[in-house]
Amino acid sequence: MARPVLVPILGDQLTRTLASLRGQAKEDTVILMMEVWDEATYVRHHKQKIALVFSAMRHFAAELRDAGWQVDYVRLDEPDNSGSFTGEVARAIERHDPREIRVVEAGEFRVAQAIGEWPDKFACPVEVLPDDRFIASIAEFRDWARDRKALRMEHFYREMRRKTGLLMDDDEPEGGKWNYDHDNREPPGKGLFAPSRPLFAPDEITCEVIGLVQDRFGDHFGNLASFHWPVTRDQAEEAADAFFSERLPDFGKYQDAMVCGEDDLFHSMLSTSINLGLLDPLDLCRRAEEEYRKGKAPLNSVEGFIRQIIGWREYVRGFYWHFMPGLEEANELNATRDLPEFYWTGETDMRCLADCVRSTRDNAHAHHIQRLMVLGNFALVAGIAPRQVQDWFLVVYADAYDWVELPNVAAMALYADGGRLASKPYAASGNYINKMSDYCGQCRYSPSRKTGEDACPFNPLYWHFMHRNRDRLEANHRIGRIYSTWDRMDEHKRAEYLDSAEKFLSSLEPANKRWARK
Ligand code: FAD
Ligand code: DLZ
Ligand code: SF4
Repeated sequence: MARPVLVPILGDQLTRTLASLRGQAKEDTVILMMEVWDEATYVRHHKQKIALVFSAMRHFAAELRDAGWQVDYVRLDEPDNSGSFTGEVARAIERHDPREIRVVEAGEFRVAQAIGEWPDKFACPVEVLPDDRFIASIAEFRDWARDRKALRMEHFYREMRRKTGLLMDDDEPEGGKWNYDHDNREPPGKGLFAPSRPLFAPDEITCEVIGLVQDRFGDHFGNLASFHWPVTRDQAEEAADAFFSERLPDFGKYQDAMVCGEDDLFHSMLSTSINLGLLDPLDLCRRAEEEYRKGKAPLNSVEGFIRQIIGWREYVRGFYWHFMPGLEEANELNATRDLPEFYWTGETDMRCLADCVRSTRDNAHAHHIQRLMVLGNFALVAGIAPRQVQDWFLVVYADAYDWVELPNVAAMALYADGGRLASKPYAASGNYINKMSDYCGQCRYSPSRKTGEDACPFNPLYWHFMHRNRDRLEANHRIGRIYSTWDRMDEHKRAEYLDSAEKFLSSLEPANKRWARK
């Protein structure tokens, strides 16, 4: 064949309609897919995440070949594998002598930097295309953000509703309100459980990958035996069908609920498939809207689901590119404490944290409110160094990619950006967790005790957090009143809070660094 076009497809670009394939003739194109050591180890990902990405890549390559594409697939254990995207593209250029490279922009800053160097490194033209699987382009977010003092998700979300026409009634939001979050905070109630979702037993390809991961990455965090993620588009569609028919109706109501041992509740569990490119986010939103229009799901659930995707997901992606690379280093609250070891082992008497770490280890997943109000909240009020928390979140979740993990952790959970994303820190005492979960009943600590050895540690830590960050937070009109409460408190009581918090903090064992980065 004449000199072909080389189309590298990265591990989170597993979409048949990817911009770099559109308009390409199959006989004129070589698709390059690369399993590389650098990607699997820049942080020591959960074993399930590596297995998921490799298995989904191998299945996608087979699907492309079946559809008539030429796919050059480099396996991790190939002897000459250079270990990096750039090294593998260089080797592929030698093999195929392409006339051009066409690649969709990388999701992560780190990889985008490397791709940015390709035109200087390689003697053929490189075209980098926008990733139009997102509803808003990076440029569109920048335009929206320019000249705005506060970048609130809610305002961006309304733009996305107008742009997509989702849940719109001419120019007005369906039902008269843009946001039904107030209806989405129901506590779990005794014995709440959700219908079970489809679990996908590993097929031959996945079993082979699991063997490879066990062999090469066996010392990484996490349980591999419980792997059951969708690894193909068909499986992901099956998971989405089950969510729409069985769990979407109650998704809204119980969005913030937590039940010990009930890991998924009414959440969709679709983030891994969406982030890999197996499911189209806009298509999912249209399907959710259809359920509402057919009267099968209430507005608060459907609006809530759509907001997570065209609101939060799009917003954090724009936010990431707007504030990178600085976001990685942000530490507005000057938090410097080491991550506690129990984030890896789950060995703590705090039942909420132990259960969230267990789910994280076993499933490579925890749902949003566990990530934000238990794991994130603890790191916030205990003052854990943002870089260590960011690394942890990037390692442990199967859906974690820097572009989505970093804004959620640094800006939403830790307020390390000083409030560009959130109007106030999501700090909470044990009261919130007690209200929204069944964790506290059997905990060794008591959420109603404020200080002392048996008090829920979140209680004194909350006040310790407020006290030590007073200079930075007091001017915020959304939290100013908290300081009036603090000032009205008896001096002795205040000292007890600070003393209990200090004692608890000094009992924390710092994490052994073996898990996060090499
Ligand atoms: P559902 O509750 O069913 O929500 C539906 C979809 O909405 C999700 O699949 C996801 O695509 C999207 N979504 C919901 N919330 C967010 C959000 N805050 N940001 C972006 N998308 C959102 N999500 C990731 O995909 N990767 C991460 O690494 C990640 N890290 C997080 C870290 C912290 C500290 C917090 C607070 C949130 C994080 N999230 C992350 C967002 C959210 O927790 C997960 O998307 C969600 O738990 C995935 O489970 P699900 O598919 O069942 O979600
Ligand atoms: C997460 C991941 C892992 C573990 N391994 C690979 C890989 O070997 N090859 C690949 O193409 N992608 C991998 N990925 C996903 C990439 O990290 C992801 O595509 C980048 O974050 C894109 O910026
Ligand atoms: Fe968590 Fe406190 Fe409740 Fe225990 S009492 S489960 S530590 S919130």
